[in-house]
This record gives sequence, structure tokens and C-alpha cells, in this order.
Amino acid sequence: MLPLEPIKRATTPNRTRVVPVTNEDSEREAKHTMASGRLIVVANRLPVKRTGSGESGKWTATDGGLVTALRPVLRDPAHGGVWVGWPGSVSREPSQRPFTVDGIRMHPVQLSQREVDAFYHCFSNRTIWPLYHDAIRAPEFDESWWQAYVQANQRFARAAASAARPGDAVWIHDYHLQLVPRMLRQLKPDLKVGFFLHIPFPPGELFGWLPWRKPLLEGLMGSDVVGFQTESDARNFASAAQRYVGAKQVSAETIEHEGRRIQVGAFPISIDFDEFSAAADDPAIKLAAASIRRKVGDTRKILLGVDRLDYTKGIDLRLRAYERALQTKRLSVEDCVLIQVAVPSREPVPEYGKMRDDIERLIGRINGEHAVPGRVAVHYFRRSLPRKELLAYYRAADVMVVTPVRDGMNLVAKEYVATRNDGTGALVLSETAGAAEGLTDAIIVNPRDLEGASEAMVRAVRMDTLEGNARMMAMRETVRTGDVHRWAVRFLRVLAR
Ligand code: ADQ
Repeated sequence: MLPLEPIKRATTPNRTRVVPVTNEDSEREAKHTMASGRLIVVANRLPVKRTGSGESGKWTATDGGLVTALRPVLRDPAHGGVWVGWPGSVSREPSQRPFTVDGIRMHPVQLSQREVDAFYHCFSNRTIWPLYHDAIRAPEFDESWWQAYVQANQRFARAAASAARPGDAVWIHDYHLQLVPRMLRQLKPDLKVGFFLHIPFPPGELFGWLPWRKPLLEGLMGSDVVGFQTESDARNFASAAQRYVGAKQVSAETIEHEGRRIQVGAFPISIDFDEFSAAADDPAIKLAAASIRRKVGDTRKILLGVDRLDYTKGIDLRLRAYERALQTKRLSVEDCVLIQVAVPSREPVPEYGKMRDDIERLIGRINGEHAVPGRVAVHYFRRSLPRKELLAYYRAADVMVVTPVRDGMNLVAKEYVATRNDGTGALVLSETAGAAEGLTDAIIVNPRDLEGASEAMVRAVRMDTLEGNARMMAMRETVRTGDVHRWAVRFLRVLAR
């Protein structure tokens, strides 16, 4: 096996680009990048939801970083574009033919209930998800789930092949579709194929547990470009490719397999900074933030957690670190409060129900021990907040606490930073979130070190204004100059080479 050369530090826009880049510049560049063909996006889900049923049902667009970044290219009448994905329902309504929403052509992939269960809930979320997050829950290996994954990937590959024309670029997203690049290349060898993994890629020793590691790596290597959130993810992948399928590292960012060269690199995803920043200055959001502050007590510092209810997010560790600060009297319910907003997710996966119960029991214990009349220690909202309400919480919070045990990137950290237009606020951030690679001015913690995390919360609450401002302004600059538009342009540019 060849020694693995370190992958060169990715030229993230925030480090190399000092001239301001506006969204319009990015849009122009993205369209230019795509000048020779159309963009076909392939993702597990279409960015739409169905409201109403039967004939009166209607598709409406859903929001999300990915669609925000790619909308300008996909909508551009000169080049056009298509989004291939599962519409989110297993029904067979006539609307399952291609349709257009918000200027984007949608190409639905139909899945049966059995496929959704075995491919999505089981193989994707009980095998790949825990394995790729450092096996913090035991991944389960089941041959029939793998078969369902292969079949579902085949279906996405066929749909992408039928949507694509020669010269088009296809950008495949995430862990549900790792076999699609190779399958698609076999169906249509003349396409440019890119793949981006939104979650971490684990170290070789862990990845090697997978009984299907060889076909999975070969699936990914059907791409021309394989992108990851961080450099260590990219290195882990290149190393697994050498170790398990004999790929060769031919340069810092290129591997070779079966006579083909594949670019491998870090493309840290981000958010639409300008949109978050402008929205947070809306007078209605300011009023809502002031009202939150008034209700919890104007003099109290607000610590905030916002997550999907997922065992990777470290909600339990965060609560225990906060409890420790209360127990040791470094913080008290008189001077601070933790607000935890958690949106339920993946309820059909048994592990998630247990984790939810554990977290809720823990919150009960903390409040039971520390609350006084009119002052709870933890406010807990188990629901998804509309964007405006979420922004009001970001604005109201003095300290954002982001403590995943493993996270590909973590957009919540970047969203918080983008809303702090006056330079106030502090971010406590796990070293095991991809976001920590860029947001070096956060208070970085090991989420499993309860004493360290608890001390970091105390430090954030008490941080002096000058230091807090300097840190926040530096983080804002990082997120502003490395936003999601730049992310899309960078990837598409490498793909177009
Ligand atoms: P996620 O694991 O979903 O994404 P994250 O990056 O934090 O994680 O994004 C979550 C999004 O959901 C954010 O935009 C946040 O605002 C929103 N959200 C969370 N809780 C909410 C609530 N209660 N109410 C309303 N909105 C809520 C995966 C990877 C990440 C990677 C992203 C993008 O796991 O590591 O950053 O993809 O690549």
C-alpha cells in the first residue's frame, strides 16, 4: 500500500478570499460554471412537500440550505436543471410524473413502503448513520437491508440517467445514495458526476466493519469529484480507498482507480449569511426576541441549544454539563436559563424514542433539583420552530451551545453567528463538529469532558464584552465570506474542470 499523502489544506473561500463576494457574484459564477450543460441534482428527498390530498393536493417548495444554494442554477432558463429525489410519500398519485415547483423541474423517484423501511430507516439510518458517526451507537448489519439499499440506489441512478442529457453535470448528495455514482456512470458514461457527503466519513478501521465496504467504495469512486465536509473526512476516504480497493494516491487531491482519476477534497458547507443576517434585523424579530427575554427574566443570561433530536447531537451531555455548573454553583437559575429546542426526527428508528425519553427524564431531574418559583433551569420545546421564531431565539440568546459528539458540519452554529449583527453573543462548539475547523474563535470543547464543557459555558456567560466582540466579529467574517453560494460554486467549478 502506498503511503497516504496528506490532502492539501482546502482553499476555503474564507481563508483565501478577502474581497467581498456577494450572492449575485456567486450566482453569476455558478451559472457560468454550468455554461456547457445543465445541472442535475440527485438527493434522497425532493425539496417539496405536498399539501392537501388527491386532485386538490398541491406541491410547495421547502426551504433548506441546499436548495437555496442551487436554486439560481436550477432555475436559470438558459441552462435549466432538474432535481431527482423521493417526494416523501409512498402513494402513487398521477403527480408522480415530473413537475415544476418554484421554477425547478422535479423528477420524482417512487419508493414502496418496504423500500422506505429497509433502504431509508434501516440501512441508511441504522447501518450507515451510526457507523459514519464513529459508531457512537452500534451499527446493525443486515443483508436484506443492503439489498434494499442497492435496489433503491439503482432506482435513483435510472431516474438520473433518464433526466440527464450528454454534457450535463450530475451532483449526487449524501449517504443514502453512495452507490449511485458508479451505477449512473455505467448507464451514461459521458456525464460529469460529483458526489458530496454531508456527514462525516469515518476512520478506515471503523469503515472496515462494513461487510459491503468494497462495493460501497467502488460506488463512490464512480464520481469524478467526491467532496467531504472536512479535510480529515477526505483523508479517511482516500485512505479507505487505498486500503480496501487498492486505489492509488497520485497527488494530494487525486486518487486513481481502474484507470480513472477521482478528485477528493474538503468543501465545507455553509448557510446563506446575508439572508440570515438581514432577516434577524427585521423589527418583528427584534420584538419577538425582546419578548422572549422579558418572559424568562431580563437580567438572566440565556443559553440556547437547537438540534434535531438525534444521539449525535450531544443534547444529553450538554444538559449534564449545565447541571454540573448549577450543582457547583458556578451558575444559578437566578442568573441564567438554558432553552433547548429539539425537533423530533427518525421516530421509526427505535434508538431515537429511547434517547428522547432519556433526555426528557434528565430535564425533569435538573428542573426538579434546581428550579425555584418563577425560575426553571431548562425550558424544553420538543418541536420544529418556524424560521422567524428560530431567528428570534438566536437573537435572544447570549450563548449558543452546540455540543455534538460527531457532526459533519452543524449549520446551527453558523446560523447563530450570522444573526449576531451587533457582534454580541458567544458560541460554545464541539471540537467534533465539522464547523470547528473554520470557527476557531468559538469556545471549543470536548463534549464528553463534562467539566470542560461546563467550564466553557460559565466562561461564555461571563466573557467580557471586548473579547466576546472580537471573537464574534471574526466568526461572522468567516461565515460571511464562506457562505453556501461560494460552497456550491467551488464544488461545481472543480466538477467542471
Ligand atoms: P443535520 O444533522 O440535520 O444535517 P444541521 O447542520 O445542524 O444538522 O442542520 C439542522 C437544520 O435544522 C438547521 O438549519 C436548523 O436551523 C434546523 N433546525 C434544527 N432544529 C430545529 C428546530 N427545533 N426548529 C426549526 N429548525 C431546526 C446534516 C449533517 C450536518 C450538516 C448538514 C448540512 O448531519 O452535519 O451540517 O447536513 O450538510
